[in-house]
Amino acid sequence: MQATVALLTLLLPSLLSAAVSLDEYRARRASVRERLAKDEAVLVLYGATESERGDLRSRFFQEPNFYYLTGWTNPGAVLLLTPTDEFLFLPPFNEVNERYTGKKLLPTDPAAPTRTGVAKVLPFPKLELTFYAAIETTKKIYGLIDFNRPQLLRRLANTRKLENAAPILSPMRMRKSPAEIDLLQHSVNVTLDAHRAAWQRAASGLFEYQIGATMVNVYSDRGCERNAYPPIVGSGPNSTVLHYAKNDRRMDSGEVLLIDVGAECFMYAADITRTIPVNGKFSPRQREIYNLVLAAQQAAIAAVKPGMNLTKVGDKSLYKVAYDLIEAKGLGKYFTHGLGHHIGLEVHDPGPTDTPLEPGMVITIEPGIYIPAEGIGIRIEDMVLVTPTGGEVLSKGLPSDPEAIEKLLRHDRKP
Ligand SMILES: [Mn+2]
Repeated sequence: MQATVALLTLLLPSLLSAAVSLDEYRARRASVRERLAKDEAVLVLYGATESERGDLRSRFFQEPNFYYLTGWTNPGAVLLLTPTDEFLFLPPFNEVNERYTGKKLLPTDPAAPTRTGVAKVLPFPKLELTFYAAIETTKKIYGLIDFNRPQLLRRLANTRKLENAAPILSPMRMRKSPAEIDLLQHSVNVTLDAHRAAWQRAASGLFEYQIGATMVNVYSDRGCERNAYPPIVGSGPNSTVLHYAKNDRRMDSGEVLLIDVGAECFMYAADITRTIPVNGKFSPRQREIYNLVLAAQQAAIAAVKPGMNLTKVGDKSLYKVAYDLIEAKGLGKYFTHGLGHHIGLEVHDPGPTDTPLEPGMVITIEPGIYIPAEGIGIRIEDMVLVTPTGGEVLSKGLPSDPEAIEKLLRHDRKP
């Protein structure tokens, strides 16, 4: 880890300063433990294991809540928090695993507390006894009961009330720290470069997957670990399919191309959509619909401020701001999804739509109009940081004005 840090310092000085520190993870756990003290409870969080995530289609990635409290990215770890203490359980030495996936920090390594930031690092087999000692003085147990190992938790906890930890962790995850905002901004910046590369390549005759490949290459080349979600590159009729991800159609002149693609870098997701004309120029009808979506999006972004929310009704509804503008032109029935969502460690971060927005929250604003009969789907999606007085568009570096987009599209293969 130290060698890695030294290398990162050399290559990416700005990024390293943005990384979430072990102290910040410690402070998050301390905040959870205050709640545990109030509730006379303990929290058990299982990290992902290699067998859960290592399905050979994707490399291992950590369970987001576990990552949020620890920053730990090795498989098979378990976190136990009590009102007064914290323990990280790590798998013991396993020769076969090491041969396949490399050396792991062992719980017996004297450096384990320094490297993990958790004072008490123990071998996994000590979990049960430590847990039973911890619950002697507590009334309930928090765990992620809808995600991992509910059966294990229930077995451990059959003498105590088992409650979902998500309602404690989700509000914390909704409010991004300055370090998290820097990491999100990095994912956004890389994603915007991917969109620019797509704009340079798009032309009639290409397949949708070729645009996807160009974009994924941009962020893979920048060290990002994966897509935040499968790339959505929909031409013509496919632009009206909300989560279209087959990307196997040949695009043609006169069609729109909806590109909803985002990178995940250093565990943080970006989610950005632009819709462009394949031949470099919007038709009058495409432009008419485009401008309506853009007006709705700009109105909703202008309305972002603390206290507003993502529900569909009420005077605090950002959705309603966008919907009313679209419905005023009679097209409300073609705006067929919500206005946006929280984003962070997951592209759809936890965050009930009725949560009043607060400074530090990061959401998407993504109205769309989809008219299957005309083969026209237009969505424009940006990421917005809620500030004390309004909203700051993290993705403002990528134009959404149609004339500005047309200027940046490829111009050597127009019909
Ligand atoms: Mn989105």
